[in-house]
Amino acid sequence: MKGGKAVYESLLSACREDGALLFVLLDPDRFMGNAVGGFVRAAEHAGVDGFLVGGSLSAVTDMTQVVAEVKSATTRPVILFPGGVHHVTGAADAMLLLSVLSGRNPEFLIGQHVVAAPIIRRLGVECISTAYLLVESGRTTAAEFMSATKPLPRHKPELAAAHAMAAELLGFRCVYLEAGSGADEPVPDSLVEAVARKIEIPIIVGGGIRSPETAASKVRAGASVVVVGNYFEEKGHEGDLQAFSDAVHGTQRGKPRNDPLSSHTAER
Ligand code: 1GP
Repeated sequence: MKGGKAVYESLLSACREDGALLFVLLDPDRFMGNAVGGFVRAAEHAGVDGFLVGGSLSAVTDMTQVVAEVKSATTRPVILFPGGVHHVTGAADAMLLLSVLSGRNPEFLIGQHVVAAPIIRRLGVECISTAYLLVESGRTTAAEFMSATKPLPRHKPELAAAHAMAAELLGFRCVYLEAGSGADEPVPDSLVEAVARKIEIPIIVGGGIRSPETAASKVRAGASVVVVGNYFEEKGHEGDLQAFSDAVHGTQRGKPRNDPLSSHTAER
């Protein structure tokens, strides 16, 4: 169903109760020209639930072709993860319509979206409105630099929780807690927990996740979707797909006590 909620609904039902999903991020700048089809097939075989395609810096000129190439190798949803309006394509099963809600740069809060909206409508691609919250993770990441925004401090989970609550109240359909691709440190479990305690919409966690144990700890903290990109781009890591998949699918998603009335329950 084009333009509807098919992908979002299927993801919701796949991670209902206490489950979680594993997505692999494919950055076209890195995988183009390589054997992406073989990797995607191996990932699906290992149980990966979906693929994000894109990135904040991606200089690819024909996203339609890139997405088509990924789609031809999998039956799992292929979801656009755009770095800007130039990445919008109708070839994807859905797209994350990202608003950098952690920042105060109007261009990435609403500017790009206004330019993209008529194109998205014309293409009829399903949009999953996503509050994109960048979290401080060590060295400056591409997402931070390209969005010209300050990330949320990693040791202030109550601040991240307040942003996530605002996102839910504004009608966003999920929250993406992003350390940034290749981040030194992933989003801390305590911050994921603080956010999960305050909202009902799904939480996606990505950036700097390099082991099945870390992926599982994000699920225990409350992530509905874990995203891994860089790790699988490194030589020899494809063989770990199954271990990541088992870790994410075999871990019970934590549901910290929801306490929407208190804004001071998160640790400092
Ligand atoms: C980046 O969250 C994704 O947007 C994945 O990050 O590449 O560090 O796994 P990595």
